[in-house]
Amino acid sequence: MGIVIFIDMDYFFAACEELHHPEIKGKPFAVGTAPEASKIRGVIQTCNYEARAFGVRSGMSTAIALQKKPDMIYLESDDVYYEEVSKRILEILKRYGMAVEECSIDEFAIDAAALDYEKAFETGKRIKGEINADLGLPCTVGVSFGKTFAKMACDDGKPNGAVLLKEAEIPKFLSAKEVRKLPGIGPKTEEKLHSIGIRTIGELAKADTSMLLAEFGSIGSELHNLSNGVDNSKIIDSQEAVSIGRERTMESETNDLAVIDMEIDSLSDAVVVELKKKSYSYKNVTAKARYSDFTFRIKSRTLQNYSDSPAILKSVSKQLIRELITSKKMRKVGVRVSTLISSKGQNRLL
Ligand code: DCP
Ligand code: CA
Ligand code: CA
Repeated sequence: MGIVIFIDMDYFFAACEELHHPEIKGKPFAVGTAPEASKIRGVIQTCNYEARAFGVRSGMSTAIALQKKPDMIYLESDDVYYEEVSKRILEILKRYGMAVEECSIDEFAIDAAALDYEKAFETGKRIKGEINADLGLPCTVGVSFGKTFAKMACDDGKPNGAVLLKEAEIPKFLSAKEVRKLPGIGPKTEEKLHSIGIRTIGELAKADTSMLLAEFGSIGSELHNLSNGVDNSKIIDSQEAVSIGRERTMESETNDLAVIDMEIDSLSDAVVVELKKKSYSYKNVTAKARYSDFTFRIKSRTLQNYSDSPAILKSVSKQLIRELITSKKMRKVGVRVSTLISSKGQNRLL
C-alpha cells in the first residue's frame, strides 16, 4: 500500500440531475427508484444536502421521505445517464497517468504511491477543480496512506471538501470513531461488535485478535488490521477491471414477472458460471430491460461488500428489474456484474 487519492462525488445522482434541471438547484429534491406517478412505492436513492437537512436519506422509502418534506421535488433515476457521467469522470482521472480503481459508480481510488503527501494533496485538489470545471459536478477528495483511510478521510470532508490524513495521524483519526465508519462494517457486523462491547474503532484496535478471529473468521483479523491503521488492499486499475453480463430476448414481449424472474435466474446462473471460471467476485449489479419500442433502461446497485453468491445476484437483479417495469412490455432482459476483483488470495469482507 502507499499514498492514495480518493474521490467521492457529492450527492451524485442528484448533482447529475441538477445539470439537467438547473432550476431545482438549492431547493430540496431527491432521486428515487419509482416513476413519478407511483413514486411512493419506491426508495430514495439520494437527495441534495438541502433535503438532507429535513432528515431525508438514501435507502429510505419515498413515502417516509415525503412525510419529512412533503413539498420536496422528486425525480426518477436515470442510471444510463449516471453511468455515462461516471465514465467521463474516469476519463478525467486517467489523464494523470496513474492507476485508477472504480470503487463504485461515484468513487475512485488513484494510486499516488509515486508522490509525496503534499504533491498528492495538491493533485487531488487539482482533480477536484477539474471535475468541477469540466463536468459542473462537486466532489470531495481524501488523501491518505492506503485506500481505506483515503476513503475515510474523504468521508470526513463531505461535502465539497479536501482532507489530507498522513500515516502518522491515522491512529488518532480512527480511535474515537464509531466502528461503522470503517468501510466494510455493515449493520450486522456493527450489531455483533456492539454485543461484545466494542463501539469505537479504538476499542476494536485493542480487542484480542484470537477472539476476533473466533467471532468473525478471517474478516476479524482484517478488521483488526484496519482498526490499527494497517490497510493491505491494492488498487485494481480500471483497465484490468471487467464486467460480465448476459442478455436474452424473450419468446414474446411481456411484463409478466414470473416469466421475467425465470429469465433473470437463468441469466444470473450463466453470469456466475463465468465469474467462477475467472475466480472473480462482484460488487455492482446492473439489470437491463429493452422494451417493445427498442428503447432500453438500466438500474444498478452497489453492494456493501464483494460477493460471489448466485443467490445475491438473483435477488438484487430481481429487485432492479422490478424498478424497470413500465407500461411498455419488455422484449429483452439482461444481468451484468461489474466492480470485480479476483477472489484468489484477496482479503474480502463478505
Ligand atoms: N445510491 C443508491 N441507493 C443507496 C445509496 C446510494 O442508489 N441506498 C446511489 C445514489 C447516490 C450514489 O449511489 O447518488 C452514490 O452514493 P453515495 O453513498 O456516495 O451518496 P451520494 O453521492 O448521493 O452523497 P454523498 O456522497 O455526498 O454523501
Ligand atoms: Ca458520493
Ligand atoms: Ca459513494
